[in-house]
Amino acid sequence: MATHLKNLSSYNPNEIPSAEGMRFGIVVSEWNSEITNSLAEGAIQTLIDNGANEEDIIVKHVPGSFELPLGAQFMIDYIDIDAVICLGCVIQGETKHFDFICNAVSNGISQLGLENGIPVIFGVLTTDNLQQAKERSGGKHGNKGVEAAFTAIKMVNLEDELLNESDFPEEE
Ligand code: DLZ
Repeated sequence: MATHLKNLSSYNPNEIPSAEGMRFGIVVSEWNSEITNSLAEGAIQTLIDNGANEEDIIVKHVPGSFELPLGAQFMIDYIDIDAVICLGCVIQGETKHFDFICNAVSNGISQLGLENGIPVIFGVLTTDNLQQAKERSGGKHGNKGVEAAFTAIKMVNLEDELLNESDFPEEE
């Protein structure tokens, strides 16, 4: 894996299920695009490294992190996907924007997953400054986009496992 995509979280790549045949939507916020593009690069490369086809990864952009939940909802509504990864970067400023945006995005994303029964992954950096964001998007603290991709794969695999183990017939 390229150094700028390195991930220092506790994921063991050998324990990640194959993503072959899985379809992913990735919604990327344009705000702080230097950071969010790096997150997207990490997420896409991780999905491909773990067996996903490039054509099965659909990437769309939204203006800011606040728009991530609706962007993800559009993806769920209009595209045949197994999981959505939301990538954004909110940097603490002098205004109350930070709290409003972080609360709205985290609540919106968790609600979407529960309401739609599909993994919607929170890959949003919420940092005090740009330096911290850089360190978490391919710097010394890894790449949150990589972690988000691993989480998406694991959640899709979990559903597959439970479907296979369950006695219930699969929905048409
Ligand atoms: C307005 C705003 C501010 C101040 N900061 C950020 C930020 O750090 N990260 C981010 O993703 N978006 C920010 N935004 C934009 C909002 O997410 C949103 O796009 C606008 O409020 C319009 O709804």
